[in-house]
Amino acid sequence: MEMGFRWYGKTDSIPLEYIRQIPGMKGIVTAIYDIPVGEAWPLDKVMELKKTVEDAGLHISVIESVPVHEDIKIGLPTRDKYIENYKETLRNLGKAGIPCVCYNFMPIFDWTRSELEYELPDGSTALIFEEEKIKKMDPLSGELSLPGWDSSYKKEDLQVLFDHYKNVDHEKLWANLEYFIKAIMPVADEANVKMAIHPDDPPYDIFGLPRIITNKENLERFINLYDSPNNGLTMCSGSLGAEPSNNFPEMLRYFLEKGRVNFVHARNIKLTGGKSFQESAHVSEYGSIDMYEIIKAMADNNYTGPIRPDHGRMIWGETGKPGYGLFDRALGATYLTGLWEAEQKSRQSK
Ligand SMILES: [Mn+2]
Repeated sequence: MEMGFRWYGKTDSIPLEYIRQIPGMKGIVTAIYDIPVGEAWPLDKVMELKKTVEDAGLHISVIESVPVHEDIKIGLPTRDKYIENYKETLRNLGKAGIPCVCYNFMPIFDWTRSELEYELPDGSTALIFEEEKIKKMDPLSGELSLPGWDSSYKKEDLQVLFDHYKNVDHEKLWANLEYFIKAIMPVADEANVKMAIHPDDPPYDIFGLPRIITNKENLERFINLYDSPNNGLTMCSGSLGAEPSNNFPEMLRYFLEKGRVNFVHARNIKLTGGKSFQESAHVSEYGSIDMYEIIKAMADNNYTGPIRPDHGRMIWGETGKPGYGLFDRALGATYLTGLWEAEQKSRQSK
């Protein structure tokens, strides 16, 4: 595995120079943030980003994300134009030597939480998801603002999108995903770019919108849409693990054996009953996911691809982008690097 860290570009409060000082850190997971969703990324902007990262002594291991325009997910006639742009972006990323692209296919909303600064017993704060609170939320009331919600949507725009999605059930969303995958994957293959779809977070329908990248059966259905190792997965422990019936380490092992894991997100969460959960420190004893089993599955399969600590708590008085502080993610990265070293050394001594 190769350890990486998400960096939100030059406006990120955490500079690349700090990220480089995290022991074991090699890769940067980033994106171009000032190009509107749906437009192609020009090669010169990709090269500029690459140079910025390399000048800091690191390299880009993954682009997270190249977002998929809603028209593609809804299946509107305008989707073909956006798919052409997506292909152009992949070609340019390939020319720049970017090895992997993470993306998702969640309708309208990205990751969703009920609270961003929930205080844990040790005084740190974390993002949490309380099922009952989410059920009472109405995204169309215009009063909500949460991370992952595209703040560029006005209330009226959101109503239009919700109206479109009234005609999109799970099977329609699958059909639209298949259309997209069959269009872009030959280009990704030619450009030598590994695609890594991120599971839905949390992995079940939310606000009446369908979600399909949710469990082992659906991940299997996904990889079967197009037969190429470049048509792969981001195995995100915190997203898939939020569904109590998902056994994340077992799923990870299964898809590693199939050669379809192109990126790993490591985050621990503590299931707190029903579909509620709290994000926790990475160390296994604080959450519901056995992080050692994750590292062991990767070691057993000689996984050489990228991994990054996913969200972290806010600790030591740090403030900043919820889930994306420096300190707890750095602790998570070094903990995972330690587990990996132990696994490697125990194999050498056998
Ligand atoms: Mn993730």
